[in-house]
Amino acid sequence: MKIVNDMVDIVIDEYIEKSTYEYLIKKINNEGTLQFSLIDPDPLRQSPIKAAKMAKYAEDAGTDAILIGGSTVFDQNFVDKTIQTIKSKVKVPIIIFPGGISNISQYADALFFMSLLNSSDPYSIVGQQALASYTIKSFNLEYISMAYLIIEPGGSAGWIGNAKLLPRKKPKLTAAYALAAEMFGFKIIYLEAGSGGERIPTEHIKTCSSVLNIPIIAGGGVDNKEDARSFVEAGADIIVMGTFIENHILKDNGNSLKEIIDEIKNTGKTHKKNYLIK
Ligand code: 1GP
Repeated sequence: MKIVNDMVDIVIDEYIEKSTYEYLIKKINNEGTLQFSLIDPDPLRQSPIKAAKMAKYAEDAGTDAILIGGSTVFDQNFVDKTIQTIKSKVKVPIIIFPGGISNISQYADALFFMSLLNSSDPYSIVGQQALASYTIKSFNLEYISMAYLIIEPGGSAGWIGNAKLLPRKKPKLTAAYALAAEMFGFKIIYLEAGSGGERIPTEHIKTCSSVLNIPIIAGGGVDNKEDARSFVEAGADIIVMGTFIENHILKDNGNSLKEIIDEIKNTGKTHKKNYLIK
């Protein structure tokens, strides 16, 4: 067992030596669909120690990266502490999925430099990003450009970001925004309908997947094997789960998460891609 663990460490270290972006692309190309675990760095939800415990269970269950982010509470120090404590416990990359400028931390492995492309407010499209750019550069933090698209009903993220929500019945509109994002040079697309709410209709993932040459992340409301499988089969390359982890992981030591991740990996291994590293 020790030898197996050492080999896993070596494989992970090899990935980490390069950029986190390369790690993601190679892993999708070699293994198929990935699963990311989202933890909200919110003092009202959990301490950094508890967050690290959650991350460790997620890693043991087979998660491919820890995402740190949330829409509502912004406290730079708390984000730093949460990331540092998680980092002391897990080897998978820690990527910031920022809800705002104060979600940036120099201790993460990378940051999704994201633009809410279907916002009606320029501040969410490029304003916050301009204000954050010098900080990111001074931290020497890896940034992965990502277009964020929010579909109805949108949840807190949609409300806070003033999203002009993409209609559930119009997957072609979502795909048009996604394709425009790829043409602009974004490296990844993130589709969701809001945290803890209704999932996006799989037709949106399918339509995007049929036109894009960059990875698709899908999240929001995934809380069972069937949902996860339907996202994989529609063409999602990475599935994000947050609320499910928050509600279950400390109660069952990650066992129910492992069942869903196993389903993602088993279905996902027939969905390997051939993405270019851009
Ligand atoms: C939120 O897509 C993520 O941005 C995760 O959503 O909390 O519903 O898993 P859930």
